[in-house]
Amino acid sequence: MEKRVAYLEKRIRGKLEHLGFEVHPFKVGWYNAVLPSVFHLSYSDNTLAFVVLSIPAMFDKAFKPFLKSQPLEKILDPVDQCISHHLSLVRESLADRQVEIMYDYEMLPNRKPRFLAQTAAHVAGAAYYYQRKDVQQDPWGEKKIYGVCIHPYYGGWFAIRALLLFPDVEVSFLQQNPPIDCVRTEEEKIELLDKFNFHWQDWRYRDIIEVKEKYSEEQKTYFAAPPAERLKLLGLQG
Ligand code: GSH
Repeated sequence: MEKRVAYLEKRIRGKLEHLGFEVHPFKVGWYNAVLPSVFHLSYSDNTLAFVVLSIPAMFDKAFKPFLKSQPLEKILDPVDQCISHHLSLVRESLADRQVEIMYDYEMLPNRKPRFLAQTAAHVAGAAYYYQRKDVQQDPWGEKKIYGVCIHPYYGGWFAIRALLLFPDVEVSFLQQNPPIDCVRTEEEKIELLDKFNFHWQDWRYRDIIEVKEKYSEEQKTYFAAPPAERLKLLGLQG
């Protein structure tokens, strides 16, 4: 890895890892290469980017402290605001660099997502994006089957939150590490896509592999609740 990339990665990790985020570098060209042009990011192939994931620890390390630090009347989208708060701090800390941030919840005027989060996580080696094409004996016929990312340590207990792009940083040498194919067998892949597509609300797909850590009961209850009731669950007024 080039020194510049290693240096930026270290600075970004230093700001985010202790808060329950993971950061993985990639080149825009890796992402564009696997997508139709309508989804391309309009930067040159060698542009440096990072995909940012939240892992189970984010809830206690970043989210609850963020809520305590803000006037509640200003909080409409607690999770999104927490993520953007911390990524804005990253951008401020890198004031010597141009940094573009894209959030997972942002939509383009044509109602397509600003970026395809699962593809970014896959090409960056962060989490394997399991899709219908990963299964040989496809049992689903005409049904539309959505793919899902699985993280080698956290299974489905994580979320892809944002991209950090560095339009003025071009990297020629960056090793592309393939994501870990942790859902190994054909049967498990089918089980994963079945659970995700037809039973996603019970969250069992997230436990398709043995995980190192998952969401606490409090975090599960929070995300399972309708947004209007969530802050009350944390003992805060909603
Ligand atoms: N916009 C609301 C907020 O900012 O609080 C809702 C955010 C939200 O619940 N996002 C979901 C999430 O973080 C979808 S990405 N879920 C965690 C998960 O599914 O692991």
